[in-house]
Amino acid sequence: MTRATTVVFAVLGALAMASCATRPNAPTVSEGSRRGLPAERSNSVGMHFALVPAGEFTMGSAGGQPNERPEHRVRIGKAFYLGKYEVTQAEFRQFVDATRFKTTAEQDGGAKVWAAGKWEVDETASWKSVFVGSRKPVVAVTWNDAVAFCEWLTESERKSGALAANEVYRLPTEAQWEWAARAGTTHAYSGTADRARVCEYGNVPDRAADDAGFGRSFVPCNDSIGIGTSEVGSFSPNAWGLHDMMGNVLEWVRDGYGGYHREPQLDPSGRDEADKRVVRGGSWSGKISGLRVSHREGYGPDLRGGAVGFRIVLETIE
Ligand SMILES: [Ca+2]
Repeated sequence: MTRATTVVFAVLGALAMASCATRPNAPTVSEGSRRGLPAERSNSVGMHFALVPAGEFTMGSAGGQPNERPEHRVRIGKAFYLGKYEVTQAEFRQFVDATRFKTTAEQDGGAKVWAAGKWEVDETASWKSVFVGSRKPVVAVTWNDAVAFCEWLTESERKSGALAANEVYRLPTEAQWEWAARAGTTHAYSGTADRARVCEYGNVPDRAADDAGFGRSFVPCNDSIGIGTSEVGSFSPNAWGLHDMMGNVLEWVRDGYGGYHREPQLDPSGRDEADKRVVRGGSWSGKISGLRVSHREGYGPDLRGGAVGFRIVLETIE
């Protein structure tokens, strides 16, 4: 290769990099990571999971709250399965029936419920009493309760042979959650870029909530659910077949709450030790800004309330 040819290739290479740099936020999906894996799985308690591919995306939002910045590139190194729905009361009940598990709310002072126009602690409230319905998401559970559910399910399915020794149920990492909520797009909301259409994709604080006396309608549409949760899967899924990633209930994720870093990261899992755990996805309550895919909040791991639940991941470990 002559010196002149080398220079030409160097220039072409620089041009190619410059053209990639014109869309620095574009997600890239590693389609090959899905090959050979079933698109869906189900399990012993009747849960359904969708396969989420590996890939790379820009996490956070330059225009969002301070805790959503700085934006940074994140690579999800391998495909995983994520619950298509939030964990339901019927599913959680199987855990409780098998183990006689008592949630934090049952052991220690109840949970926060929406009553008479505001959130307040009801000392008798628990997952058994708040927005009851077998197909509704379990609420009034703490991060610790959610982790206990994952540990029981993993152990019980390994024992029965339903789960391989290198497979585990746990809460998704915050990065897995945001990657799955975005589903290969750069939309502000899971399922749509248009705030006037969020009611097609989830139970949000909308006109129906306003009509029911919630008193703070922040979303310019009507999802027909007023105060409280809806049955899981009542709204359209996002592009990867995941329902209710926006609205219905806030979802606990695995990570300790902390700040973001600018450097690109591979499979970040946040801090293990932290005073707070991250919740994602907004809920039927709250504000429209909380429905965005990049929105994040840190709650004490013992917080329990009528707008907080979880979904789980099924993944392989080394
Ligand atoms: Ca609603």
